[in-house]
Amino acid sequence: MKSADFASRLADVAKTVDGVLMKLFADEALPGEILRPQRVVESMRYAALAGGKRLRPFLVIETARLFGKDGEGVLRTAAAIECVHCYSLVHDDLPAMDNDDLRRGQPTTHKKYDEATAILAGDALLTVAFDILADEPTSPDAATRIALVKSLARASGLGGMVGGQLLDLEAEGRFADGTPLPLTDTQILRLQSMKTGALLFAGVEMGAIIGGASAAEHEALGRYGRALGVAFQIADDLLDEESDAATMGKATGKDAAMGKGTLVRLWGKEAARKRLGELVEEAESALAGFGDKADVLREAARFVANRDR
Ligand code: GRG
Repeated sequence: MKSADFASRLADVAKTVDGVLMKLFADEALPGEILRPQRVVESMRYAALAGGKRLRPFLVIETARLFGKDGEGVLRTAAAIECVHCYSLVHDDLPAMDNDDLRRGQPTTHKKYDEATAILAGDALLTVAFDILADEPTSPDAATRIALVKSLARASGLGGMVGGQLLDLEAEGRFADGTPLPLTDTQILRLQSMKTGALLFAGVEMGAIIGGASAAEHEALGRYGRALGVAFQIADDLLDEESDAATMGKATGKDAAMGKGTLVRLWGKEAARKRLGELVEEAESALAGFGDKADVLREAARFVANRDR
């Protein structure tokens, strides 16, 4: 698959997912809800609908497609993981966390609204994700819905993204005297696999769950998802060093300014780029059993490694 074709496919997915999210963030309350206050709905829309590559939804959709699955359930699952991702960005940008003013080229949610609204928008994005997965239109099969809920919860919670965020803040010296901790590459890999890798892995895993993958297929796709997660983070760290806020739509150069330990800073850019190449090969070879059907996912691994934003 050519990278231009891949880019237009990614853009198509983004448009489709935006449409699904718009419907899910309707003004009208659902059965069991009482009222959807305007300020929360609007701030959720602001946080989730202002751009973004929609990479995690893309992984759900393209993995499910390997098994011939598409349609409403797949799209709802794709929307659910994007809700968790967007919540994490809103909370990460808060003054108590990374204190950022710019995200996806726009003022961060707490800058546009206020901190309390941003916290609540994040909370609502997180909880709606599990509402979407638990609801019947996602799958008529309750066991599938439970497996999706479990996959997303494990990836985003205590032993996944939330845990990784805590380790990241700790590594910055936030809970001590502010001096960054000197982490080994093994510690950095674990932290990053929790903070960012886990949700990318979950995108693949949730696609495999809806697809009804066998144990061997889950294992192969898991290898793909893990390699992709590490590659994503190394590419992100390279972009933080080399790109600028206008291109990225968010502040850059923060790792160096804080003296933060990243693999790029530990190994040097050349070694990091070499490892990135190896990870793309690992991701591609994990898909060997799926033949040409997996070309889009192979291209996704190359995209993640070579992206410019
Ligand atoms: C607040 C629990 C909690 C977790 C926050 C996601 C995260 C954990 C922090 C974001 C900080 C950051 C820049 C992490 C690096 C990787 C990352 C998640 C980048 C943003 O993801 P993209 O590039 O963003 O997929 P778009 O905007 O395209 O969706």
